[in-house]
Amino acid sequence: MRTVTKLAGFAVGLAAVFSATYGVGRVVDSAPVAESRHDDASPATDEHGGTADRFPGGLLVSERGYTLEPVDAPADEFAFRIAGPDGRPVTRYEVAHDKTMHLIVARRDLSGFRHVHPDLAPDGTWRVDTPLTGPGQWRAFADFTPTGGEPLTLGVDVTVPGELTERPLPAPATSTTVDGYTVTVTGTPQPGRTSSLTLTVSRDGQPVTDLEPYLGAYGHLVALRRGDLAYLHVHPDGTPGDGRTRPGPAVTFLAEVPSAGSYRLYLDFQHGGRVHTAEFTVVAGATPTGAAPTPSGPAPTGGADHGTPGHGHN
Ligand SMILES: [Cu+2]
Repeated sequence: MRTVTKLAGFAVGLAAVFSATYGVGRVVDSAPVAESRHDDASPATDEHGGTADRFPGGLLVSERGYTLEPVDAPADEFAFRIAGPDGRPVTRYEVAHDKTMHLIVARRDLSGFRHVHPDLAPDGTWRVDTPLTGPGQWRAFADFTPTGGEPLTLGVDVTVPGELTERPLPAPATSTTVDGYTVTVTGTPQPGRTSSLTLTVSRDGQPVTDLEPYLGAYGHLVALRRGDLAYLHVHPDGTPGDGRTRPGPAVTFLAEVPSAGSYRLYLDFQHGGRVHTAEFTVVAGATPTGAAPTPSGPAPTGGADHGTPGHGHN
């Protein structure tokens, strides 16, 4: 089984499970690949058929002929294009989750998450009030479907100059607060298979039972993997109006993570006419009983409440 050279250095301790856990993302025909350096001791259990290499979205700036190209813009604006297989900017996109383009940004330390929806100019340039809320090394993800093509998430690094204070990843937690809401998460993602994650929203000790649909769902969940910011957009189980999905307090997601290790989860939900973003650190592959986390790296310090200034949504 082949794997991707650039990932080979990531979390060597995870390599044994990595080979068997490609489960999210796209088939990539054109990406450079090489024989993996680790012994492929684990059996090939790729439930998708096993003939194609798969890895998560957002790791590549160019995939299947489409390339994410940042465009010079004023400091208060972020602009980019998607160059198509013919080299020209793509101008036609399919609607997915109510929008033709989802732009997600986060710093490399997983702080500062934002999820915004740029506007498309006729020449194929996407523009949005900059979501890059301060100095640092940012990763920008463009999540889109070109007309006539398959869904794709491309990622590019963007540097905002200035004094940077790196934030440690908040410790794993099952509860967090945002904008006066308390959000709890139950379930532990397990690599290589679909796991159920349920997020429950309350306010002032009362369950919130009138969540509002946002982008066609009662919640949107993005997960970014610590170490390389592999991007997972996790879909909710059920949609508003399907006769069985209630508007809170619980929203259930079916997540399939590509490896064990730490992930930062970002839940967008709408209530009171506003979109709120709750953030969690979870450890995929950990025992569901809440035992001590086991992944590589020093133990994170600091509280579970992130409180990142300036993060939000529009
Ligand atoms: Cu979006």
